[in-house]
Amino acid sequence: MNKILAAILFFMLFGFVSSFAQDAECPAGKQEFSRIDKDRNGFISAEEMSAHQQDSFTGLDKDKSGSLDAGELSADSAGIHKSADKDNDGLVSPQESSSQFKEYFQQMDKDNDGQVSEAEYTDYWKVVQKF
Ligand SMILES: [Ca+2]
Ligand SMILES: [Ca+2]
Ligand SMILES: [Ca+2]
Repeated sequence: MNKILAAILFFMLFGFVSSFAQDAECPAGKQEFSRIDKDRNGFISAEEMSAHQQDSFTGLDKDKSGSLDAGELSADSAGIHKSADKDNDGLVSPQESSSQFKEYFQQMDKDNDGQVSEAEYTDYWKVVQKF
């Protein structure tokens, strides 16, 4: 874990994220985009988004229970699963995670061409992080 990430996690724990995010490097910014864009064509396809969803889900599911509980969700540094628990049982299932990411994908894809460009991606996170 690098120092910047550690600092971000630290500040998130203490609820300073909204003020901190303005001058810190965006955790879901450029770097994240190139990680998701596996074939490096400058766009995130629906398949790449789905692969990213499965990676983050598996990464967060530390006890390998097949769903994300409150403790695991609080380790979600980008908060991407925050609103995924649609049935409010306190757990995020793979289905809930997958439909949440499909929702993100549609929201990001402003021009509806079925792909998320880097500009669409970073614009989306700029807006989301204001909340
Ligand atoms: Ca791609
Ligand atoms: Ca649930
Ligand atoms: Ca697009």
